[in-house]
Amino acid sequence: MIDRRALLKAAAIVPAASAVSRIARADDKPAAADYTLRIATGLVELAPEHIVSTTLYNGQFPGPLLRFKEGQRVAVDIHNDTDTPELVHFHGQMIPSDVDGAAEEGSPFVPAHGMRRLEFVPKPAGFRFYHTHVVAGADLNRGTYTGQVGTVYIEPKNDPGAYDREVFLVLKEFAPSFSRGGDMAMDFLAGEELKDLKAIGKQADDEAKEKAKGYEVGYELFSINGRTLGSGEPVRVKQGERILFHVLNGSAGEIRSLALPGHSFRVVSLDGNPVPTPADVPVLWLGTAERISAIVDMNHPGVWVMGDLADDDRKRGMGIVVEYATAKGKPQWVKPKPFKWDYTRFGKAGATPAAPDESIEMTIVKHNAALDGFNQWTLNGEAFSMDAMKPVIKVQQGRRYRLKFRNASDDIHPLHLHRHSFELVRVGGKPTAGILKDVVMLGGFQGVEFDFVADNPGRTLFHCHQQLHMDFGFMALFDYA
Ligand SMILES: [Cu+2]
Repeated sequence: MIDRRALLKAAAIVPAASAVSRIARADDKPAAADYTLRIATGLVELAPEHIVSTTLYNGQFPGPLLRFKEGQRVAVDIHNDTDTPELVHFHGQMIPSDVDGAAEEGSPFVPAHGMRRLEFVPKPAGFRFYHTHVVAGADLNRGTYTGQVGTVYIEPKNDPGAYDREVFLVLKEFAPSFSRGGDMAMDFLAGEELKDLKAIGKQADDEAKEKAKGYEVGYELFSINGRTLGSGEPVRVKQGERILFHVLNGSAGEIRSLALPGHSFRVVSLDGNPVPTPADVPVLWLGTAERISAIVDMNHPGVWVMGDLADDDRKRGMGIVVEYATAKGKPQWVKPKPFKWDYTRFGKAGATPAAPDESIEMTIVKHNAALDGFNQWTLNGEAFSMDAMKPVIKVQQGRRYRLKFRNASDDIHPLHLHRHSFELVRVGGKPTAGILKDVVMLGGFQGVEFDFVADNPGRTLFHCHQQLHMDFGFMALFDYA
């Protein structure tokens, strides 16, 4: 929890410090980095009886909150104390390919037992994050199955700030293992299923009839800010306070929900970008890597469980206690009424996005257990090859592209485009405009369309943000002509 006034005071000191570092650079001495991240194995005490060993940033989970100022150049030193090369991806920023942290785009690895300095100009303002971007494949000790996740906040040049305090929440599972079939929520997304997509999905299933369903990943332990429900410090609030929660789904592949009994969330930003129509909702739903910033008016005194709707996951830790100053007693959970998550409610009413210069359709198919027991994913019939690393789509600078995704599988895919924001155009059959994101959930047998403007030259990766899907084909590389 961060006191906003203290932060603003600290921010005021920054220009003086950076002036000093510029002088140091002129003397040919390496300037001190603004931040240092050290990747190493460490312990996370999720609860006194649940201590896990995993790879961490700076020995902590989540990694340190990195505060940047929009447009002000930063240097981040990455030290890799592990035995394998690593990559730190700055998710949601419009930065060059070599510092974005994706091997497919040409970013160099941080060598094992080596270091690399990344320098870039952070943008755009808002709630971003950073995480490892290496392939995990069948190794659940690699990639986003580890604890390599941290938050980034890029201070805008002007902040209207209709809130008293900010609280960052990172939702994350630990102790992963392989399973057959999952129990992930599937029915919470608004929108309609398409018959032709179901037919394509059925055909793929029939072709793989003799095979069992592919591996899925399940988890034993669940946490918010690295603590299981009830093990960490509660969020202590006062009646009448307005708290801006910055929620990150830092999972390797799970979809998460969050509710606070007796309260509603006024969603003001999605993936760090202010929405055209802030709206009150009883439940937040976040696909892997999605962020939601929402204001809660603290007007219902008590001791509450702010937690995931999935009972099993909440009981195994996915929640945090919210405690009013005057209240006492055991934390209370009340299951919210059924609620459909519909991105379009935050869109600009009556508006239409600009017309695209070009449209590209992509149909996604799941091939059950096609790769040594793992499902393989194809986009327009092709699985991404890590050996060829071939760009499939050439874009031209300045042009606006409309990507039309068709999901012929029953899974929900959090689609992510690197180094660009996109504008949602159509979600589950419903048109919308004005919502800028970098991850969007594509529902089972549904369609989603978004536009992006090719305004950041360099190789650009598109993929499903589920580690298990991206590692087994669900990626495509774009390049500028
Ligand atoms: Cu996926």
